[in-house]
Amino acid sequence: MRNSEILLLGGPNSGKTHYAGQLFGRLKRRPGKLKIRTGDGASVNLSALEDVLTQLEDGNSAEHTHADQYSEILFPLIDSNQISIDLYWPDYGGEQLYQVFKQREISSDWRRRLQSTDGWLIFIRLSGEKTYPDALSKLTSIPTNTPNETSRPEIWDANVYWIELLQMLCHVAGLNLSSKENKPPLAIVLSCFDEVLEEGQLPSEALKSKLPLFYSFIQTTWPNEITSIWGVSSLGKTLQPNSNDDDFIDEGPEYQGWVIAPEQSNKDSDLTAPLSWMLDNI
Ligand SMILES: Nc1nc2c(ncn2[C@@H]2O[C@H](COP(=O)(O)OP(=O)(O)O)[C@@H](O)[C@H]2O)c(=O)[nH]1
Ligand SMILES: [Mg+2]
Repeated sequence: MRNSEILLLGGPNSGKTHYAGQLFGRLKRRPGKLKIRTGDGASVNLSALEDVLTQLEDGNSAEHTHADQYSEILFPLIDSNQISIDLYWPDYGGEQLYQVFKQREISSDWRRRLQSTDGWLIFIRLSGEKTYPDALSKLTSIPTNTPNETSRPEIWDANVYWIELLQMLCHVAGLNLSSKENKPPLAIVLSCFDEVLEEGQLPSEALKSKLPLFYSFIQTTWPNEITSIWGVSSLGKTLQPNSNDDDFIDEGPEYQGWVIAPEQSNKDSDLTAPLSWMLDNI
């Protein structure tokens, strides 16, 4: 049996928990290539995900994972070739990642995690990423009447944030940034993709248009064949804690949500696809 660890990277509110809940529903009720493995003593506690799924069955969104909450999600899986895989997926209040960036310090937990994982899964919710595309033109224009112009944005440009964060994580993981060698497979999940969906656009084009610097950083540091960029909408739409959405209630959460695979522009209902890709490339 292979024991694969996948590191989940993503800020707060990027859709990690709803994706995990929907993944659980799919694996349980509409298994495709991957199934949850049972009967060989694999012990698993997916009660947190049961709770998410229960909320979704009522057509409502689930509660936010708090900053101090850390759950280790372990999916005992078996694939269509009868290969057993224990997918270990740490889920946490995404603030932890922001602290890493802000304090320039990586805890021993994170260090261990970074050094031992087989693949990296990055969640980026494009609709919430802040960029300052006009900053450069402001810098180059000659200021006329700007007394006391000392205010600076509180939030970093998302290009800079992601590049710097990945540089720090690579450094700690012992990965060389000046060559493409020895990198783990990297899946970039553009989450809540329903919010930014443009007909006919590839996920990579969406990333390139919103975060061009980060996109070219990935292209120059990660080998193309082990990089994939996905558009993922776990819910297919926006839900509130009190939506009571009819589609979710009538058809079931396992029939909601979709994925747009790399180099594609059509939706597919297999939410497990980014993980299958990951497991095929580990
Ligand atoms: N529009 C839309 N909203 C989503 C989707 N997935 C999650 N959300 C919403 O995004 C917010 C954050 O989701 P959550 O899974 O808790 O993010 P986490 O903090 O990364 O675990 C919640 O309000 C969800 O209802 C989606 O696929 N589409
Ligand atoms: Mg969460």
